[in-house]
Amino acid sequence: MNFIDEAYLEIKAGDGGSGASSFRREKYIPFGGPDGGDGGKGGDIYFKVNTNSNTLIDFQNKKIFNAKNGERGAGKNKFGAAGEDLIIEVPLGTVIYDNNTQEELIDCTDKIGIYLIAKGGDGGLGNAKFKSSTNQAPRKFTPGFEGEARSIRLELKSLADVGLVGFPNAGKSTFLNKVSSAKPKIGNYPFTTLRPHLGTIKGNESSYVIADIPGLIEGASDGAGLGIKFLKHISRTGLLLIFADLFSFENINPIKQVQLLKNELDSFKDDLTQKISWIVCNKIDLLSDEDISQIRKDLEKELKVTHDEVFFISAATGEGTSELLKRLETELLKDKQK
Ligand SMILES: Nc1nc2c(ncn2[C@@H]2O[C@H](COP(=O)(O)OP(=O)(O)OP(=O)(O)O)[C@@H](O)[C@H]2O)c(=O)[nH]1
Ligand SMILES: [Mg+2]
Repeated sequence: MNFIDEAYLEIKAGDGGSGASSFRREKYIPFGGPDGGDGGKGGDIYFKVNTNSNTLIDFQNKKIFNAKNGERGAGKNKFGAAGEDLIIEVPLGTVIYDNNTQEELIDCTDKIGIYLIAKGGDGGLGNAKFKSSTNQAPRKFTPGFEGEARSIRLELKSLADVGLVGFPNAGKSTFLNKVSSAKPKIGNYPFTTLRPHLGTIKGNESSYVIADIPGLIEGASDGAGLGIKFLKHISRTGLLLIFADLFSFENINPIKQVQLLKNELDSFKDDLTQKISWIVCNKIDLLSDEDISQIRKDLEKELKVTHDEVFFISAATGEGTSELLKRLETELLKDKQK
């Protein structure tokens, strides 16, 4: 699997070059003054967003990054060259933490973002800088300063407006396939989806992004199934669609499914239950209209949700999906206007 959403790196900016200690030596000038130049500055380290990447896999093998050191100063007042900066590319939505303090340094949410993370050391001073009225021939120079070193943790949290959660097989990927150009795999077995997939929806006035993540099962927060680690990819969304499977293989009724899913969401560190969440009952093509209205009634009563927080759709045939998409767009636009 090529999807990696966490990585640990050791980075070190370049050290400054040392200053030089040198004296002018030219014909006819027996006692030339000090002419040692300063050392060059060490290279900085930047993180830059690469919108074409959506995985941290590149950091699995390469974990140590050093920017170039500055060069030493030299005689004839020659300054050392600065060390080249190092630019490390990361996917949009990567959060950069200091792995020693766990402090969040940067949240890379800007498509054209470039962020300085470790500063190169300044170059040292050559002896020319130490000449004074009382010391015409100083030998003194200073070494360069060390570049900043940091242990870094990277965490990729996808940028999406809407997140899909549900038991495996509920039809989340079928839905995303139907309504967007994303093509996550669909399978009639659990855990078809093994990584998040993002799909862009072009609404009437705006476009927005839906994230499909691997299915959750009871006990996911204790590691059952694929666990809940993928929930970080919906932690930035404004709205969750909780998928309930009306034709569940395990015969878990939709109300129970939603309750179980909410429990799992509850145990995630970011407060996902605070988000607006709507219930999407999928696979209505397999049920009669009478069954559907009965389920709706029970669900609204048991879960204490209003009529407009529950949708009945068929991801396979598309029935009910345009109404849902319309409501999503309106809700997201409302959110943006706040
Ligand atoms: N009849 C019917 N079948 C559906 C519908 N939606 C999905 N399915 C079927 O249900 C199965 C699971 O669909 P997926 O979209 O892979 O389900 P998922 O929720 O993404 O599953 P995971 O990736 O395992 O979490 C597939 O066999 C789909 O064809 C629907 O509306 N009606
Ligand atoms: Mg899926």
